[in-house]
Amino acid sequence: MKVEAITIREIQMPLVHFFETSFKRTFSRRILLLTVHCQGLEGWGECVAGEDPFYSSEWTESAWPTIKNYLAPAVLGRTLSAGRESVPLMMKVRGHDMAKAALENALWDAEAKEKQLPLWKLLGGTLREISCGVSIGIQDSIEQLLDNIATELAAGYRRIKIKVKPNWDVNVLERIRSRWPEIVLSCDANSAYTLDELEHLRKFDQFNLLMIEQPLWHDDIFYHSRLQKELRTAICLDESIHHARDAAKALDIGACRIINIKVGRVGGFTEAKKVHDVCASRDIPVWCGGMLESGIGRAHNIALSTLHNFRLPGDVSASKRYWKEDIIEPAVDVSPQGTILVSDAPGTGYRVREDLIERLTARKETILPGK
Ligand code: OSB
Ligand code: MG
Repeated sequence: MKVEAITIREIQMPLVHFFETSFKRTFSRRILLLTVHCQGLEGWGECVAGEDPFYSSEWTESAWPTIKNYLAPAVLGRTLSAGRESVPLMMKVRGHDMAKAALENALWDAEAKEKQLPLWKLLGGTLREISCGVSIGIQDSIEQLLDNIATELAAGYRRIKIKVKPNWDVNVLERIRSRWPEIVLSCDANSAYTLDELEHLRKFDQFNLLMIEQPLWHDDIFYHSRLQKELRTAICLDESIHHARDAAKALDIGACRIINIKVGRVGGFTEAKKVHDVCASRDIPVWCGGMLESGIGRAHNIALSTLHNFRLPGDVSASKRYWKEDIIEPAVDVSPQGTILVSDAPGTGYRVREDLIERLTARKETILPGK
């Protein structure tokens, strides 16, 4: 496939319900979408960077000029036989993994269409049904959170994850466990604690959690290994794992027992597969993280989640939890058993609703070779 042009655009989509983490409450998303135009074929990718540089240093505004000035020119005009061939071409740019992933994944999407293969098969997936959990943000009251959990359990989700931060943690977990002693429960701190709070973090051990996600600094691996030795609860790393070498290091020093893979955070499908394989070779389970994606990123997460070592329910859930109308058709739907069935159709198995995307577009630009 010859990469003839690349379109970048920003769409704006209000969430049906705000989403609050230890660092921010989000009401509406500004999502950067990317289209690769390859001789009549189109591949779509989503940049999962947030509206602000809070989860990571990347954000919607940093991704745009990085793609326009560096990443798109690195692949434009070239003939590639596979999406993965874009990785060495973009390697000169340091960091900007979410921007790179948007472009690489769009090329995988185009490759799957060109080869008339389902994207999940092209990625090496084997699971035909993926297991779904939900990530529930911090609410205005514990009662509201409990209501939300009841709704998601009734919908069939197989794991509940709540966001925690100081003063919204042990008190909340106590209330959840007294109502639901047996559910699969985990929590995500998004780096809200330090090692000075060890005695407080020990209290999490009483709740029989599947894991505690990223309790310490976003860029730390070493001190998580100190913490893991002190806790019975498994630590899962999210923010601090950017490539397979990070994953190997974290496992070598015992910094976690579970890893969350976000394809944007690790720079694209090629590196996500490597992180997956490193974990599989050490019998460490992984699960697919979410970044409040629109349908395009969501469909890519579904395809990735078919790799065999995605053994724990992911933060990959139904479109309707986020959007009144998703930009793909059909919308992502979750079965009453808490699973998503993977389609055998070529590409992602979801059609991109270009008419709706046009209506949601705040700005767009098409980049050509040599420009
Ligand atoms: O840490 O997993 C996270 C959303 C934005 C930024 C970071 C995280 C999250 C989520 C949302 O937990 C998961 C989802 O998409 O539902
Ligand atoms: Mg997380």
